[in-house]
Amino acid sequence: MVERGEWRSSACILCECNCGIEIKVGADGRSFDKIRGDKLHPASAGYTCNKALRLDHYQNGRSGRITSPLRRRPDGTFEEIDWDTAITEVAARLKAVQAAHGGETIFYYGGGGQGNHLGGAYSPATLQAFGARYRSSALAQEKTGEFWVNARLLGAPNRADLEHCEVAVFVGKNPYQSHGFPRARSVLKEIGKDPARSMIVIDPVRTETADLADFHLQVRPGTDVYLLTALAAVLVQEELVAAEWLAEHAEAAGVKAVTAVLSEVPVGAYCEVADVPEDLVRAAARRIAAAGSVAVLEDLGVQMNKDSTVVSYVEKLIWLLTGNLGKKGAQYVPSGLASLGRDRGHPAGEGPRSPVAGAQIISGLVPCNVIADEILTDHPARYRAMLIESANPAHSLADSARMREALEALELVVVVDVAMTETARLADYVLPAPTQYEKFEATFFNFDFPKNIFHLRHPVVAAPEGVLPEPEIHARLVEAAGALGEDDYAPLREAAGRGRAAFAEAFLTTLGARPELAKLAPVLLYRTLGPTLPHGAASAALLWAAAHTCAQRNPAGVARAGYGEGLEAGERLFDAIVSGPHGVVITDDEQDETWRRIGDRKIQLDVPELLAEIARLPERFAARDSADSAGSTGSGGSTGTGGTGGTGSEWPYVLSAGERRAFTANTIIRDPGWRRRDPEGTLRMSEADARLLNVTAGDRVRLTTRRGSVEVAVEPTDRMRAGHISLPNGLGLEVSEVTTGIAPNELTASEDRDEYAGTPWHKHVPARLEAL
Ligand SMILES: Nc1nc2c(c(=O)[nH]1)N[C@H]1C(S)=C(S)[C@@H](COP(=O)(O)OP(=O)(O)OC[C@H]3O[C@@H](n4cnc5c(=O)[nH]c(N)nc54)[C@H](O)[C@@H]3O)O[C@H]1N2
Ligand SMILES: Nc1nc2c(c(=O)[nH]1)N[C@H]1C(S)=C(S)[C@@H](COP(=O)(O)OP(=O)(O)OC[C@H]3O[C@@H](n4cnc5c(=O)[nH]c(N)nc54)[C@H](O)[C@@H]3O)O[C@H]1N2
Ligand code: SF4
Ligand SMILES: [Mo]
Repeated sequence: MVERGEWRSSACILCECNCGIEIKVGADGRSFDKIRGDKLHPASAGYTCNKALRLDHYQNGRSGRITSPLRRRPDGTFEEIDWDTAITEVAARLKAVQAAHGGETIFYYGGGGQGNHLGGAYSPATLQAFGARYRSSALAQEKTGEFWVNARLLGAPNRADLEHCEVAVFVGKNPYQSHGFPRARSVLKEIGKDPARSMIVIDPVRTETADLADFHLQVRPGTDVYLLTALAAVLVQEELVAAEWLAEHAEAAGVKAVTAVLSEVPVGAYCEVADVPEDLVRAAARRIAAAGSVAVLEDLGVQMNKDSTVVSYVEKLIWLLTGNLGKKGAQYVPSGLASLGRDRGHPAGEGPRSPVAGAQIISGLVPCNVIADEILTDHPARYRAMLIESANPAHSLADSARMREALEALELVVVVDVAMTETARLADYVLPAPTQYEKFEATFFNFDFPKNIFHLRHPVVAAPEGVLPEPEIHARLVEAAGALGEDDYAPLREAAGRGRAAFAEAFLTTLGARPELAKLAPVLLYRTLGPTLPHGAASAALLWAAAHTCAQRNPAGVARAGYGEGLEAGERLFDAIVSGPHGVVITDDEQDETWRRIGDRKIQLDVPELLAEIARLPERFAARDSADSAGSTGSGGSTGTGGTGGTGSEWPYVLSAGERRAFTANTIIRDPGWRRRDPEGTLRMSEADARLLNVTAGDRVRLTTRRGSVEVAVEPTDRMRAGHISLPNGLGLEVSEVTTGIAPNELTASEDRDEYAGTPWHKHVPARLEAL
């Protein structure tokens, strides 16, 4: 650890923004006495939300911290073991699974939460050492549908320039609470008060974001596909599309196919299904078309909902039809140190599949919702072992009961975590890591534009005895598997001793001669270049290769950020990353970088599988019209939606299981004491429904879904639509034998998932309520 005055710079780890913070560590060398925003952080510039100030509860709270490797005894209790025993036994048991069933039956899950990807970046070496092939992470229960659509449309991922846009559109996204872009609350307020700019929010809840919006399309839950199709259709039918722009940038046949389908859409009828006034939808469409720039951000409200992949597609058609790509304030293709979530866009039905369920693998990730299916079967290719790193799938994946059963059915479960989580309790071995403030750490959620930022955080407090950083755990497992050893390291170490240029040459020569080492490269770098890095930043070794790749792929942006050109640019970028405690600008792009990253490829508006879904909507509409009184707007049961409803139906409510609130942060902070408000996580419902049930704030109800039944206190609010109820995410954690709040996935079902991406319908769980 380096001493950098009494305030030490780091970042908040509670959401993907990773705002820069400064921490004042107490005299005991452990407690976080004060936390403030870091003004020198190039993205957040001093901004934080309310949550960062509570990070002491992550570092020092009542969390069930583990500081010794643990081995499960036959009776289910755990005993402490030393690291040599842990590594030797875990490696031997993984080898045994590999020998008996093939390495591809070892499944890897996780690799980083909201603040930590550096350790997980070493996992490909471990997978390679044991012959493992399949993996997944939370991205495969939220973003994979969107990744796939982006790949099909553009061949590239993209993000929204909300800071500079004239019109911001949020679809199933509440950035006031969940952020998702730098300084979100400030940016929302800026847009809200600027008469020249507008905000459009599509959300069944009148969220804090909707409060600031000019247009709130308070959609009936689960009907976004109708609403967005109507919105896109208005653009076509009122001739509001950017025809010239499309002629230049998009394949003509695709434009024609999409236009043909959208011209047939019965806008009024679809607005009625979505229960949003047609005038409002038309006004929103006209505002989008008239704007100099539009930035659109979709998130879980639609990504964990019915038709999620189709909805992602129509959402993107809206900004593409109006020419909102590759200009200031619109969508852009970001640079990056690592490519997180890029997909190749195989047509549905082609491309890689999971071995048992045959589910489409997108961006290299098996859909989270099929993992239990891949295990709970006698199929010979079923997964037999799981290595879980920095994730809590027994809590965060659909259908926790079934997920627990799946974990119990495996021959071996190994968990790398800082705390005794719901998942760790089911493991055979638990390997403890330092917290994110006790080691070098970073994320790959770096998507800013025109200046993109990377922040390698230095440790701010010392780690306890008995924990090992993830890169060290991966290195030891790889070595115990016999995949790498001193003979491989010696020549590279010698070269590293002669300097970075000599190392680069030796490294490239070695990989050229032994291409089988490529996937082991992270550990190779960690053991050879790592020890030569300043401040003890061995874990950053893999960023050396990433920096060079970034400089090669984005030469202009890296040069403009001040690192020069050629091989030296990669070295300078890497040095800046390792020594800049506040985060550094890695690329400074010009607008046309978006076009360069897309290449000479034209935009393909026609994704045939998805366009066919839009074309089929009228049939679905006709079918649903008779099935569940699509037009009704009354309270309580009569708004039960998405094929569940109708008064007197068995499941009259739609439960959104896992809403982001002021004091939720996935399961990163386990100490319930961090919540200043809403400590138990209430069930929010409309005032009309509360009257029907005859309950008031704090009364308890029984909430039942097909998968589970719980008791929970209610919070009636005028922010909710009748028939829609919502529970927060991240609650229901057990610490010191006390469970606080409801774990949402005790109520969700793994078969409720998207047809294309396999992503869950967590925001649309049919439910019923009884007052207690
Ligand atoms: N405070 C806080 N912030 C976080 C996190 C956290 O745990 N707590 N987690 C982080 C993570 S991992 C993620 S992925 C992001 C997620 O960020 P968001 O996606 O913004 O979070 P949610 O609150 O889950 O869902 C967003 C909205 O979807 C709406 N919604 C529900 N049903 C529907 C529907 O049928 N249609 C539409 N259009 N909207 C619907 C909800 O009312 C809600 O306002 O947040 C990140 N930020
Ligand atoms: N029903 C429902 N389910 C959901 C959601 C929802 O909205 N509704 N949201 C989903 C979404 S979007 C997401 S992103 C997932 C999140 O769920 P997960 O991907 O499971 O991740 P987290 O809850 O963030 O848990 C992170 C884990 O990392 C551990 N940890 C913290 N720091 C470190 C460290 O330095 N090293 C290691 N090794 N471990 C560390 C924490 O103790 C915790 O166990 O949940 C998903 N589940
Ligand atoms: S939780 Fe708040 S302070 Fe922390 S990274 Fe996200 S926006 Fe920043
Ligand atoms: Mo997430």
